[in-house]
Amino acid sequence: MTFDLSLYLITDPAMCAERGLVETVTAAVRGGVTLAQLRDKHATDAELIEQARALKEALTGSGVPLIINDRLDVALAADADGLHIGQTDGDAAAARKALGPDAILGLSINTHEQLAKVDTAQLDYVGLGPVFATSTKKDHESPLGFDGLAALAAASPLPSVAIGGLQAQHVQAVREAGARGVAIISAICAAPDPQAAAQRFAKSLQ
Ligand code: 3NM
Repeated sequence: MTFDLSLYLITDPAMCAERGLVETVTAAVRGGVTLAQLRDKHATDAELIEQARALKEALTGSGVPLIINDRLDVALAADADGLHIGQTDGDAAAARKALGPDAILGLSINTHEQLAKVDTAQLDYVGLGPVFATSTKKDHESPLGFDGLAALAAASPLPSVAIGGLQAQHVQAVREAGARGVAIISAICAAPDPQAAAQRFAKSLQ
């Protein structure tokens, strides 16, 4: 399936709670988000499947694919468009086998050692991060900065999206570092107006 990494929204359950998950994502999509990921490390599979189905329905016709973080069973049950896995979330080959050739499959990368092991036959993109320290992910790896991001992006055999502490003002530096786009949680989900926040990113990406 074709996908556009330029403005990749990732959801956070607490940050989306007040407005609602579907409302937050659809507002952000109106603002220009190109890819959406459902991420909740604590929800049960059943809860996530329900949320994924609601999001998928809400995204119908938008052209924005829905990716599930980490939970292969949820991606399968909700017929999501793809899966994003971390270094400890299991094996890309098994995920690809279960999801089929059309699914979008991504992997988080923080080091050159991890990048060297990327299975390009199974994966479609890599997430490079964190660029900056971020309170959104408590146990994140050491920040790359733009120089570290550029080194990983240059070495990556797959298109990459940068993540971690990014704001609209960082978009240009991220693109100059060689990543295709930005993956964002707090700067959109926790914004007073997620549509306007996404629009600011989209404008910087033009
Ligand atoms: N993964 P925010 S950083 C989910 O480095 C996630 O792999 C990261 O949230 C990684 O845009 C991160 O609010 C959190 O900083 C990104």
